Amino acid sequence: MDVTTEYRNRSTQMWRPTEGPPRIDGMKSTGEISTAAVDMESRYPVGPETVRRFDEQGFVRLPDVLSRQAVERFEPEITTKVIELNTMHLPMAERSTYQKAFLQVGNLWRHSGLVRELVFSNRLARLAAELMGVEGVRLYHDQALYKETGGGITPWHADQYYWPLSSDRCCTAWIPLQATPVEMGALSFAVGSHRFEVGRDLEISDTSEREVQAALAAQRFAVAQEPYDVGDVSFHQGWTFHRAGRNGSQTPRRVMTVIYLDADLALAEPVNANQEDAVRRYLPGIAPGEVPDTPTTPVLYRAATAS
Ligand SMILES: O=C(O)CCC(=O)C(=O)O
Repeated sequence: MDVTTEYRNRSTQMWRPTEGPPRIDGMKSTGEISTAAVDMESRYPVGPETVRRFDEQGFVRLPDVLSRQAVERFEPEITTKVIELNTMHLPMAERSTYQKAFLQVGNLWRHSGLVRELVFSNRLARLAAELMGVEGVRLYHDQALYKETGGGITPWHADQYYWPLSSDRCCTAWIPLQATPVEMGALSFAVGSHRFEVGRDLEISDTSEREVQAALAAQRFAVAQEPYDVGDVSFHQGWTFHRAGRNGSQTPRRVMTVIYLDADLALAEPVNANQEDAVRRYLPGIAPGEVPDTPTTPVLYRAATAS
């Protein structure tokens, strides 16, 4: 049986019972999901202390950003799309370190109205804007990152290595779709590392794991590594160094991410092949110096300005 078949079978058993409401391991079944409980519009209260932490530490992990019902509503659809659109079918032993880290499927919102509700949600976009201290945010892209049972580490890296952007006003919302203990591969962060420049030129690899780890340890950066409860969402800045451990649990680690840019941010000249690839893939036709105002990178939130 090849890996895809095994994965599909396992995921069908694990994620999709044939009867009853959606159940997620580690979550209580709540019966019918009321749409009122899936509130993706209201403002998450972000106070100055949270903004200060995001600014000083380069990340925040926030409780109850999503209701349990919201997670239960979005998870089965995202999982279905990951299984449908995944192109990684190599057995684990034959994959590179990057490929072992997760199944990566981008821009799911283009394939599902339900996923679009999550990715375009006012609640998440406004949170991203308020944390970054910008007037508005646009979507860069979303991606699901599913770390399979037995999946490998996500090596230390900073996301902005991959993005040709003219400022640091960008962030990723990391949205676990189940309770995520550390041993399942919860994301961890080097506290304050968004201001540390060593290792910014390294792609995700064994080299980045080794060299960034050594550089961070030499500077005695604290590492924040904690479990995520259902509904927790973390936001990290483009230059914040982060990693995740392997998935040693019996459950695939299902995570959705949304990447936000300051709505007024312009592209910069790509400085490596990965950035050139990112332009081709997500921002075709956009030149350095231009704001990527395209139908697939729309503004998702802008604060109302007083007239
Ligand atoms: O989910 C992971 O293992 C890594 C996530 C990550 O690097 C990111 O969202 O920027």
